[in-house]
Amino acid sequence: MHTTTNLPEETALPPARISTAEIAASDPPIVNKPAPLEMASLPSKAASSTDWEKVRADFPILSRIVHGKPLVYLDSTATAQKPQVVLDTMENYYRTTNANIHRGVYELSEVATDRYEKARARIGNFINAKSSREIIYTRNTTESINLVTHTWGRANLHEGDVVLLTKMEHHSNLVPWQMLAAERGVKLRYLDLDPRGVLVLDDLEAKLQGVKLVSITQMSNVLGTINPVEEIIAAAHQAGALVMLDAAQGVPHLPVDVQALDVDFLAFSGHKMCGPTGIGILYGKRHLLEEMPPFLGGGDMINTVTLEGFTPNQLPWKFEAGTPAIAEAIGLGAAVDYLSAIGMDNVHSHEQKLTSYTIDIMANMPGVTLYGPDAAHKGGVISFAIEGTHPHDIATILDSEGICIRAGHHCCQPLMQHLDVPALARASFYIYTRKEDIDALVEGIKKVQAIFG
Ligand code: C6P
Repeated sequence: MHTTTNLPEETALPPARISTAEIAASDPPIVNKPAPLEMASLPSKAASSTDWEKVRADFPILSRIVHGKPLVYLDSTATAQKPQVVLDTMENYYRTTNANIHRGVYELSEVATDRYEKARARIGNFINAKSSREIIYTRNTTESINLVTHTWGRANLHEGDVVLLTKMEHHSNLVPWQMLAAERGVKLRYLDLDPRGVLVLDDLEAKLQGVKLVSITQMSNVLGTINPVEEIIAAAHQAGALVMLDAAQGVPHLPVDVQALDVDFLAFSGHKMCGPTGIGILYGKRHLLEEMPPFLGGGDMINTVTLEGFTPNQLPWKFEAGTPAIAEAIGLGAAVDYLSAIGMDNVHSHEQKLTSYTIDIMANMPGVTLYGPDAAHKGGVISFAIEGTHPHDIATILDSEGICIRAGHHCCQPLMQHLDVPALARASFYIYTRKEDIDALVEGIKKVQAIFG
């Protein structure tokens, strides 16, 4: 029998759980102070005094030569580079502590479990979750969103119910809803965009009529638009709808406080925020997660199993079937410590300065068209077109100069249709990006224009 009955708080963890017993017994709130660091080296501190060249030096890959030229990495929206501390933490884990978690009664397994769970607490702290139980490890943003469509969606959405999305969504926050719509007869509705690529909210109240869930991106991976999510969440709650944020581009680049936002679900990926691939997070308000059925079935997500059925484990493990990405979770813990030490306000203002600098130059380049709003309303993402040149040709020529940008539809085909372009070239920034990278991009664009006349 499949049951989703919640376990009482004091129910002991399954005997195999060792170091997490402490969490289960007392469920301590996440303490709002820096958690112990995985490794010693971290960048320095306060906004005004950040030495960005020192931050940059923490990323070994950036000293690489590509095609005989120094690497200029301008594709951080696709994935971010990794600082030494994250590489060291993961290497150290495999070299000294590798063991399966939540299973062994031996020292190695206990320490591995402890590091895995402490990373969860630090990640929760980073987004100001109330409890580590609200932090579910997944593989990435895509899986986090699919978890919600498969569990909350199937349990709560019925024929005729409406989910509100926007026309700037990544396929990861579109296709899972389309699949559910096809399966359940759920209706999808979309917020429109103005010509700058900013959400039109004049008709928000009308669009919210009958909506059960709003699922929107916090920041567009194509236009860089930072959406006014506070306003949308408040209006959605007023209308009786829940809100999920696709924070794949939000959490890596902006300060995010889930309690202040009062957001119901939030999804993000480790690899876009200096962490490894293969690890992502679903944040959910505890009472919602408690009510949701499990996602995948298997080891670790159960409390008891008989031949007749099972009872699910407590949060957060109810949603974590099978051996998880242990080193990756610990690596992500190191990444959030690293970003916290820089300060997320500081990260955002660094990127905005670079964005202003880039727009000031590129907006005046003949034959170049920029997409998205002005620097004040966007993060470090510059999508552009060059007259008479396919974006793939732009990216290929820039690659010959050692410059990495992305070209294509960026997993946002409906947005491309809205913008009436087949594809765009895109340069994107992070904490290690410097003006010299943008100057190299500008010279590369001139070379592209010279080649294509
Ligand atoms: N965007 C880009 O180059 P995953 O692949 O699950 O880690 O992230 C998916 C995703 C979801 N939402 C947004 C807003 C995103 O930007 C992404 C990933 C990358 O733009 C790869 S397509």
